[in-house]
Amino acid sequence: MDNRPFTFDIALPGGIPSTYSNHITRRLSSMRGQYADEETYAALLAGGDALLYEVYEEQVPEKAGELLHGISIVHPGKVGDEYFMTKGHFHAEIATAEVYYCLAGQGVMVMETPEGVWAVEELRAGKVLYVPPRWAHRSVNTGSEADLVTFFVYPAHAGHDYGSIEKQGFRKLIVEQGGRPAIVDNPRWLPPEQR
Ligand code: PAN
Ligand code: ZN
Repeated sequence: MDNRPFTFDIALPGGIPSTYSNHITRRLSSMRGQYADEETYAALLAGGDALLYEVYEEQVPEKAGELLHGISIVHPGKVGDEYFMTKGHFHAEIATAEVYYCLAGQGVMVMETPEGVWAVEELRAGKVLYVPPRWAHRSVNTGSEADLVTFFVYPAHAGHDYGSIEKQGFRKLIVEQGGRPAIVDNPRWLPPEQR
């Protein structure tokens, strides 16, 4: 790849980039163990491997100084009362931050540090979210019909550490209660000193 400047268009209020070099799709089968209601997860999966979210990325060299960026689209839906969400990760180079800009839809970003400090921030069109270094992050679509569409940019050497989150998930879950999103404790989550 040459290193000339490049541009691309994203149709507002939130669409697929006009050009992209990498399209990642994640289905229900890749989220095994991540949803609290394991019975409903298994029943849904038996009925088909639904597409939960997609990432369109413009590839750049994965080295310090470069910035990886693209569009993440989380489709609407739930497993039991828990909304469709991304796997979530720490950056492998943990001291790297990320900026998200919400283009369309309704949702939240669930975040936490290795020490178990947590935060949940709303995502809606127009909202910029800064995820500081050391904070794991997962986007959740709390809308009932629309995609949650975000633009993201982060240091290209950051890498992804999915393993820590796969073990027990995030400290907080986002579930529908009385027709609205609510933040509840994840019963599987243990503080760092008890793991
Ligand atoms: C985003 C995420 C994207 C998909 O590009 O990778 O939203 O989420 P998962 O990687 O957790 O499946 C990002 O945060 N990159 O660092
Ligand atoms: Zn990230």
